[in-house]
Amino acid sequence: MMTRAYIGLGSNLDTPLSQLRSALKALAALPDTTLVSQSSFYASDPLGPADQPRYVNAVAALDTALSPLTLLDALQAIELEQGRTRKAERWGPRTLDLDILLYGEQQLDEPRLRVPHYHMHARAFVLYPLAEIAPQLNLPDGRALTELLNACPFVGLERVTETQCC
Ligand code: PH2
Ligand code: MG
Ligand code: MG
Repeated sequence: MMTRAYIGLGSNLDTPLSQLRSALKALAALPDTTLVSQSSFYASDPLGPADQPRYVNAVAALDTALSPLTLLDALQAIELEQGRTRKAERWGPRTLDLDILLYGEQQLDEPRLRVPHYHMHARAFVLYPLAEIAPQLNLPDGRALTELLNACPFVGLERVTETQCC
């Protein structure tokens, strides 16, 4: 059985746009998984420490037969493959961050994985790319994505094209 999952992609080190492109290829190559769609790329002001480069963010939709934790393992393997190192600093810079935003209608609260992704409800760099590929989406708690967008201004965010960006 396939489940529709939404993945948030982010990078602010080592040519972020290429990081996201490579990550999308890696997502498309996951076993028992189809890459269904991907949003545009968005340059975004860093949330967290301000002394770090701007991020490039995007969201991808997958149909996957992998369980949430198997998918998490696979995403972390891609992060490592692309040079991710875990630092103590919270919300510090990274070559690649792949977050499971939503996994079907499921709500998970496990030590390794909370779904829906915490704070996604209020992050413009998640909600706007998500709305591009899933405008009619409702969250597992019944809230409509449009409702969340209304409460989240398009601030610090810029849709970018291939040539404009880092
Ligand atoms: N990710 C973070 C911390 N801050 N800021 C932006 N703009 N985009 C991100 O993806 C991001 C962030 C930790 O995951
Ligand atoms: Mg993240
Ligand atoms: Mg993460």
